[in-house]
Amino acid sequence: MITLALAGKPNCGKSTFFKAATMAHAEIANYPFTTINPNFGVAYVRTKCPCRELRLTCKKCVDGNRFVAVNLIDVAGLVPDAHKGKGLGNQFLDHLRQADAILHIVDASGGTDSEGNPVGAGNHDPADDIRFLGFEMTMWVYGILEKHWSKLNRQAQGKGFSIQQGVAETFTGLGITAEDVRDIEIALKMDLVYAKMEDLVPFCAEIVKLSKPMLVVGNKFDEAPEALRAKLAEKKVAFASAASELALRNAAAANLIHYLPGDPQFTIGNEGALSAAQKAGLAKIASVMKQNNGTGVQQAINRAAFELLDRIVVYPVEDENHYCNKQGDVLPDAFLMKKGSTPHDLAYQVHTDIGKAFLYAIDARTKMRIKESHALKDGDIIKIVSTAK
Ligand SMILES: Nc1nc2c(ncn2[C@@H]2O[C@H](COP(=O)(O)OP(=O)(O)OP(=O)(O)O)[C@@H](O)[C@H]2O)c(=O)[nH]1
Ligand SMILES: [Mg+2]
Repeated sequence: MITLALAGKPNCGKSTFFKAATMAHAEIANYPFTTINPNFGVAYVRTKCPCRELRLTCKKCVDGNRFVAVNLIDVAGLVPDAHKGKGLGNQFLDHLRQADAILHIVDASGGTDSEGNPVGAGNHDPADDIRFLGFEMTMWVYGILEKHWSKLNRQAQGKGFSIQQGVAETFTGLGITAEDVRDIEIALKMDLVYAKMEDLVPFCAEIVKLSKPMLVVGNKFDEAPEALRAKLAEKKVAFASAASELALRNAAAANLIHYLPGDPQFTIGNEGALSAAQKAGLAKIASVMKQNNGTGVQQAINRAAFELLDRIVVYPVEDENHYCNKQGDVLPDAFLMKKGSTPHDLAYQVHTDIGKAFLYAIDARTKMRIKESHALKDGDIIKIVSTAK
């Protein structure tokens, strides 16, 4: 399962986003450092379920929409110069180690300063908050490398030691390979064997870019002045109103509205059941959604999975004629797989034993056998044939 992390300065709405996306408990308050220990939950990527196109009755989707689980982590706020001990320091960055991608939340309303103190909407430029996180993460990676550098350097003087391998092993948790290290050396025209400590900062910046792809999310869109929206839009920021999403999910859970995460709009079930305040609140949310084609929370999660992490959704089945498993459940599973994955990779994802005993695969739509090396496509429904019992 992929893991996304919410990171950014304090008080920008990370926990609100987390709560809206997972419906799990998280403390929310209008002051910095409300969250200290990270919150862990499950959010969902939304995609079209193939059942509609195939005219199947599927119990796994909602109105033809499939929600595929991803892990979501909400971490403590980080301030500029955290690596020098500012704010709560950068000890919390360790929680980002397990993330495959990062949603960098910024306060698009400009209502909080760079340390998260409330200053009133429009009084801080959120564009200034975009760059610092990458730098703090770079300095965090640099700190890790620095700890190991003299040993790595000593080992590099000996025969048969690959410094690229040594550096990759230092960053095992970040999923960096020796080839990645070599590629970065080439791109930066540097040789790690002769590198000085200061050469390592740009090197670490590349490690961060490679291992932690990032999407900037301009939260509090609902309170963002037009000028700030325009400035952030130029920087390709994805807008969101986590507070609106949270309100909608709560209203949907109470059966007051019909709303699926990611819908561009919601519908009110029974106007009579709503108080005047609820009606006014929903009207404000409806107008925010109109300007952003939805609240932006689901859209940000989808972009992280499909754009940053290049995932596709693949449906393994046991019966290719009825698109179901042995129990007759239609399209029982949906896997988020890396683009370029093969049927054999899918077999391994279903079960290691099935991967080991893989024989061939069938595309359930065409009923044709597909090659082991064939790249799967988004929405593929695949039967794996193996010798596994
Ligand atoms: N207007 C508006 N306010 C929001 C939105 N999201 C969060 N807030 C408010 O922003 C404040 C901070 O929200 P949190 O979710 O606690 O922020 P955080 O980033 O987790 O803060 P720390 O844990 O302290 O780093 C709260 O008062 C929220 O109600 C939003 O989309 N719109
Ligand atoms: Mg928080």
